[in-house]
Amino acid sequence: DPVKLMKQKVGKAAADLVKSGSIVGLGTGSTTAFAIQYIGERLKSGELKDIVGVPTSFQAEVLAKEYGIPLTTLDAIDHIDIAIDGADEVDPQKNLIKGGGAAHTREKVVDYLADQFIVVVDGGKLVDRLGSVFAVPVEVIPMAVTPVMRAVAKLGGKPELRMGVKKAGPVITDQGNMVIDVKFDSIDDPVNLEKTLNNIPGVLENGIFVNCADRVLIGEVKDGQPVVR
Ligand code: DER
Repeated sequence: DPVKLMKQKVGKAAADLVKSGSIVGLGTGSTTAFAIQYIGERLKSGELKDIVGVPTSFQAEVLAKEYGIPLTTLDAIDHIDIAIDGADEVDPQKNLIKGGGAAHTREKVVDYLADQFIVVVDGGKLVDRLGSVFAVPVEVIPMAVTPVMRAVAKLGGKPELRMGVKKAGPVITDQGNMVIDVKFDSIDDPVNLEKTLNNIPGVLENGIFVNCADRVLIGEVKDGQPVVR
């Protein structure tokens, strides 16, 4: 499966950037999952030593335990050397839409803290303008879902409550909240929209990540072979 090969290759490229002794922000999603796997393999081979991870979700926590990456918390560290995480959209200024996995609240804390934030995506995530394809995920406390939906509609967004697939009813985040996906025609000023969304009472965090990513590793398939640029 060329897509899986591409994700594995870009995940491995990110894992290869991790230096021994680092504190690593462990992102969420299917692409970052390969980075976590390869960090674990580098630890097992002895090539990498003394790594501790800060997970951005229960998914990252489970994967870190599966691949033998010791975990820590933000109370126990004073910095994060490198964070590796996925994205749903990347624009030419390296601004992102994240939250496809409903994990953007903890991701934003960890990714912003990191000295170096590496984004791992397949080529299909690149857009000229944020919002062209993906809706903006917004984590909302359950009691405020209806007024927040009204407020984002007034901003020109089309809100939709995110429903579970293998869970009846709305998706519940790792913090116990709900997620509204807000589709905008296209986002001209992501810096401003990010602030406006987070200022709506009841909103915990939105999936717009501006001025945060340091490097974007892009996995693509060229002549049937997975390549990273
Ligand atoms: O939820 C997130 O922000 C994830 O990083 C996600 O959006 C990317 O997941 P993928 O690598 O499975 O596409």
